[in-house]
Amino acid sequence: MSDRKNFIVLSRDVRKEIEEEIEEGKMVRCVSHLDSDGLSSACILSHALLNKKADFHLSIVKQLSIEVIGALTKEKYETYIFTDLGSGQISQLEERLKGKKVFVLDHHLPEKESEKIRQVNPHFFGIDGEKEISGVGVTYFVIKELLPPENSNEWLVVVGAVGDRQDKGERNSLIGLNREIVRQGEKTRKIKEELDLNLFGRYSRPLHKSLEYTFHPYIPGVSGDETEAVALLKKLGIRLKDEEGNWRRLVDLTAEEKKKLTEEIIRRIAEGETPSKPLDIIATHYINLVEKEERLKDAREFSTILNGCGRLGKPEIGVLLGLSRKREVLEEADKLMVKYRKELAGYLNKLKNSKLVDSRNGIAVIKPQANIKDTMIGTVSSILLTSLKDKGVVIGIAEMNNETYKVSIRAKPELEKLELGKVVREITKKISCFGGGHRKAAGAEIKKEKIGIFLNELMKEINQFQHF
Ligand SMILES: [Mn+2]
Repeated sequence: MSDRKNFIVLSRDVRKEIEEEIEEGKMVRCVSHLDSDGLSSACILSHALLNKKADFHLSIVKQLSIEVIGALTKEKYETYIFTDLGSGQISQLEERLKGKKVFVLDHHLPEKESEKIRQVNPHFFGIDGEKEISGVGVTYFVIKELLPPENSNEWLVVVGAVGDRQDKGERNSLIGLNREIVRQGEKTRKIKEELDLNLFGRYSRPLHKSLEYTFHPYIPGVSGDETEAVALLKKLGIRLKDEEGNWRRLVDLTAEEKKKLTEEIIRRIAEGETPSKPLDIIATHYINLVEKEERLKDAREFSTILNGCGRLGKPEIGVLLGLSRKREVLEEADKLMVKYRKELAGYLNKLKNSKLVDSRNGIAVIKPQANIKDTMIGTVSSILLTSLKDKGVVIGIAEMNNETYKVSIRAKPELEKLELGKVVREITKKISCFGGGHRKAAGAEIKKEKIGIFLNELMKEINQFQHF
């Protein structure tokens, strides 16, 4: 059997086991990750459990840390489903949830296979969990038969996959199993692909705001800077408002205006000190054809909204947004979105102060003195990496509490052989801390007194692969 087939067969078997738990009337304890992939996973799992009238209890967590696992062991549940996390903590789960029925639906680099835990992870099937399927995709393959057929949630799979930056195909498109799911959504006329400038909020934001809010790719002088965004449009002779005084959006531009804007952005990226490739500005967009709210139509924008909800401490708003369309929730989500983008822009401006970023060889270290929230340090590290030409790795350090630092590590794809997730997991294990992740993105929680050893060990490993 092919790897894909084996993966599907395992997913189906695991689904049957979950169904048995539901039929026995077990209360299902669900735990998912805080980012847009994790929130999307939580949405479709909740949708399936609601559809099957199962009782469940859902928590959204930053990481499956020792403390979180500790808290779970004190609960009286018998059935656990972890989505978009868990594969890095299999030994811990085996040991501390002994005797319980545990399902792990994840795409992070797995620690090991397990006899006691039902783990569905593409990496065991030679499927690239970093590019071809994300946490919500794995969840989808497992529980899709439990969803109401008229609402099979392909859309949320696309949202989670672009949220995890799995759009690594030509023109930033989805590939592998993700693409299969897109095709499925196209067949049922729920999803449409479209090629356009890769600006945030094409359908929903005033154009100058779209420019200001775009960080992927990083547009030198414009990303995070409203005044400069307005100046750029004025210079190009593109009006900000239409005849009726409404803000114009990217989708309102004439072909001529769009061409001018595209050329200018390409020129800026090409001349700027950032590693973005000029053509990164053109991307494949995934549009939800059944959605009426404009700001929820585009998968990238929806994903940013989910991220904003999670990172600003309101993951429940994100989950509700994926499940229903309540007016109050949408307004709350909008407010969070504005706050999220403002915070991001604020942090990035702050990091222009070189005292807060330590530069060594090809590595940039964001010092804890930059005072970045622990929930934002990962996103900030990712964006900083895309804005630095001469750096292969960014290590962001943020204070979690009096004893602990949250550390986020991001590496460029050019450092092919570097497996950050594995490296971080091994170092943290040695120093009795917690950490793991993907090949090019990893995270750790490090006791303050151990940060020196951790950084030394980490840099030693990274330097073997650096050629920056
Ligand atoms: Mn994920």
